[in-house]
Amino acid sequence: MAAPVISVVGGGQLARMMAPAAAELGVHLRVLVEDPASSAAQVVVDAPVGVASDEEALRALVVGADVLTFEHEHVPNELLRELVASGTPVHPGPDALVQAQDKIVMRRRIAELGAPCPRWLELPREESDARVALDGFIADGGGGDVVVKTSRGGYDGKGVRVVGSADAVSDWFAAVTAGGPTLLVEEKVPFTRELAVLVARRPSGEARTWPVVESVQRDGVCSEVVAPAPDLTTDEADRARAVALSIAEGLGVTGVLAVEMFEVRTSPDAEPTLVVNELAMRPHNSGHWTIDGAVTSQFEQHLRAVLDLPLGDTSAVAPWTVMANVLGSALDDVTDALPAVLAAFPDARVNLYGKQVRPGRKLGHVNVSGSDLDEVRRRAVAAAAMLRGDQP
Ligand code: AIR
Repeated sequence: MAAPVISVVGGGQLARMMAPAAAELGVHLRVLVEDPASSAAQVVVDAPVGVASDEEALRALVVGADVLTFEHEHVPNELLRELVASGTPVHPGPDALVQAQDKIVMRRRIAELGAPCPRWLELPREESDARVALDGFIADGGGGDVVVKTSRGGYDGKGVRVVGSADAVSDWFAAVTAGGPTLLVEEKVPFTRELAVLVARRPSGEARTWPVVESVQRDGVCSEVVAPAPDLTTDEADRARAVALSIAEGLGVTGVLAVEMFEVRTSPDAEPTLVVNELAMRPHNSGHWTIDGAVTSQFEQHLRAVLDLPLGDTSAVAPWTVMANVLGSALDDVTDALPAVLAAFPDARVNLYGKQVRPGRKLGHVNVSGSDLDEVRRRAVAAAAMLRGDQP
């Protein structure tokens, strides 16, 4: 038998980081990239150029492939349904993926599954109705800020706006009238911190979670991840994992699923509650720590899961691992900092994505593991700062 072939839609860093895992397992990776210079195309030999919405490109991508998977969610669901109908295994499948593509579909479904959700409302398409609904929602919550989201197309803080009145999203109402995606509004959850649970699930049903992590966001973008989440009780960790597993099973997710959650603490001694924020059906930034900090990385696990191979051990290999993102850089190229950063932090695991510098762009990350959390965090953050070209 020939080696399995996995086709991936998308050529960013998430596809790039699947490549070492594919090489180790002897699996052939084929990646559909938007640009021949994209992050993944630099390291994957079989990297046809095309966009995710191009039916012909997708059909060519799956010729001879054992499975089609993704590294972002912006793939027309209809096209995936056609591919499934013509016999290509697609993981996660279109019925599952739609829940990560459309936040209204997701909220409805996970609420049905009993997952804890914030108070939320789908806004009508007609602008005057939407304004009334949004103002009513704000009033019902006591008049404070709420979070308006576009149901489709957003990521990394895009498509999310914290507002105190309907006027603050007038441009989005106009976009809806022009045929854009519908909007939803959610209460602004008074969270103490953000947690994330990563799950991998095979078509045959086997599922595993990694230790629950804390993610620190800046301007709507993940900047650090601490694994495991500090001061998490066993009970809270168990509840978080149970919610994530029930979503993975309830939605029939195959591959890796990231469930981002808010931890809410009403008083210092009350048990914290959890609220589901977002889902991502692919390897996720909250799981980059697993490359160096867990027995099996999320990228290898994703490949195993979509091929329906036995899943690997998800245990941590060190008491603590901190991942720090390199978001934008003052340097012309982040690799300019390699001599200094590698000399200063020999234990740091530096992972750069081969991307051109743009403000705030995810250009790479650093993982540091060890037994002293403060020291581990300090080193990871300092190494990432060096790659950003920050002045010490
Ligand atoms: N990505 C996908 N969804 C969210 C994120 N961050 C990753 C994917 C995608 C890349 O970010 O790997 O291809 C796009 O990055 P950029 O910097 O080109 O926008």
